Amino acid sequence: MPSLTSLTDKAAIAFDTLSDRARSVFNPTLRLGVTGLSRAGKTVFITSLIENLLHAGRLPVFGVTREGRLTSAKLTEQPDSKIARFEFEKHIDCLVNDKNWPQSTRSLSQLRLKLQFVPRLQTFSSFRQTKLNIDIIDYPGEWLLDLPLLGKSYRTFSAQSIARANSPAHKQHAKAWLGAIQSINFLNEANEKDIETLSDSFKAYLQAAKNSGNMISALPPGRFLIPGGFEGAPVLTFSPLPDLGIAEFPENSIAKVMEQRYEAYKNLVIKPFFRDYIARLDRQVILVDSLNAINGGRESILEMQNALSEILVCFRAGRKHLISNLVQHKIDRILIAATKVDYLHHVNHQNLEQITGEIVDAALAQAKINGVLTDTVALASLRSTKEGTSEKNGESLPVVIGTPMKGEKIGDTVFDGKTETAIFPGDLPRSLSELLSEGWQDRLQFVRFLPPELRANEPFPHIRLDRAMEFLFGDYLL
Ligand SMILES: Nc1nc2c(ncn2[C@@H]2O[C@H](COP(=O)(O)OP(=O)(O)OP(=O)(O)O)[C@@H](O)[C@H]2O)c(=O)[nH]1
Ligand SMILES: [Mg+2]
Repeated sequence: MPSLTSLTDKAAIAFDTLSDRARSVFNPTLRLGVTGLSRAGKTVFITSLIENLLHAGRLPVFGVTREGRLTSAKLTEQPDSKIARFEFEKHIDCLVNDKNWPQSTRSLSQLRLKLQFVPRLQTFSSFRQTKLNIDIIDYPGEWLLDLPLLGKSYRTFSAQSIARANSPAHKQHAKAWLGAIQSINFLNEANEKDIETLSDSFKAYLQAAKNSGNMISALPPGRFLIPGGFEGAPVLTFSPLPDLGIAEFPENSIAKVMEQRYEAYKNLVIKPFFRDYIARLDRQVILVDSLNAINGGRESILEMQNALSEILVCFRAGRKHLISNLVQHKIDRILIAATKVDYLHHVNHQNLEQITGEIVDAALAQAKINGVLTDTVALASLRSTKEGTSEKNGESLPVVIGTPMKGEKIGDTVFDGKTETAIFPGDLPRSLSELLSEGWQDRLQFVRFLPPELRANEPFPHIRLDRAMEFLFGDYLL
């Protein structure tokens, strides 16, 4: 297994970690990673988590609020002034006033939440409050797909990209690019025109696959779709290439230049992101949009599972390869959260948790993550439906009631984005193997809903967000 970080990277992480720890004694801080593939629900999760802490949401499973010990929750100055602030107020405005979901995230942002609380073990004579800072970062889900590239050579990346492009779900979008890489001789002398043509064609395929719906989970390199400050840079101008059957590419050939750019992409783009933000996290929530993957069918579920296991390997490697045990920075808890559970009636929540658990367990086992406490929960950061029952052919069906977004479809019905509708999305089977067996997915169809009516400065409705909070930082608030 190739190492993901060089010695200097490790030293940098270790040094940062030491100084972080020293600061932590006076200013206890928890770095929470909110991770997930594109559109998994990260931005909505962070927004709702903060809104519910700021405005005393209904959080019965979150110990510190249940026990009345949380005395204040505030947004404060963030620690890193080089990073944009998470646009909390803008997201709230969008949800409350525009009645729409926040835009897809285009860059990195951060926010610090300061909680003050009374410790559980309090003597009458010594009433005291303690504080905890929670630092949260938000970033485009696409960038996460880059982490596994750190362990892959240009040839492996190329072979995997081409194999994926030839799979049934991708082929229709990848045709032009697959044609382009056959029509150019990669051993020709490098020239920017050919390199750009190939790179643009590859990017067009990635974009088309992404636009085809949210079904394709694994399309690296992530910055090709969301450059975040690297727009047009040579490190973002290359393409995978077919197997040329030679061990060394000739100097200054198209192949060689592209290989160098791929390596530069790893060193200049992926590594700093991994080192500065991912390798220093204390806790991690991985949001998984299983329902969307189920909508995409068997191939899409397996692709998501594969993407998750590749990403999880990076978290293991991030811990294992650090410079010494003394300063090892450990992620000690990972929560796997199946998001958007409000698409389903509660009778199906348990099954979603079970299926997501199975999808992720295989990924965790493959990634050989040991010694980390993990849990799985099915949640809705912002509950957008109510529940009811509907009669069909004398049968009573558990339905969810909400306003499907404009353009969403079930059979021949196309929704207008205005009409509240009761929907029976189908019953989830009890296990992943059943779900993957013949015919199951045809019986299920989930639609996206608009957010519910919300008011400013009031807590947001959710499902089990409090359980996620308790697992992620409840023990820091005892
Ligand atoms: N019904 C429902 N939909 C949700 C919920 N959370 C997210 N969504 C839907 O999922 C979409 C994506 O949510 P985001 O929070 O923007 O996802 P993200 O992971 O930040 O996406 P990127 O920034 O593109 O990586 C939203 O636009 C909603 O349609 C939820 O709790 N309930
Ligand atoms: Mg986002």
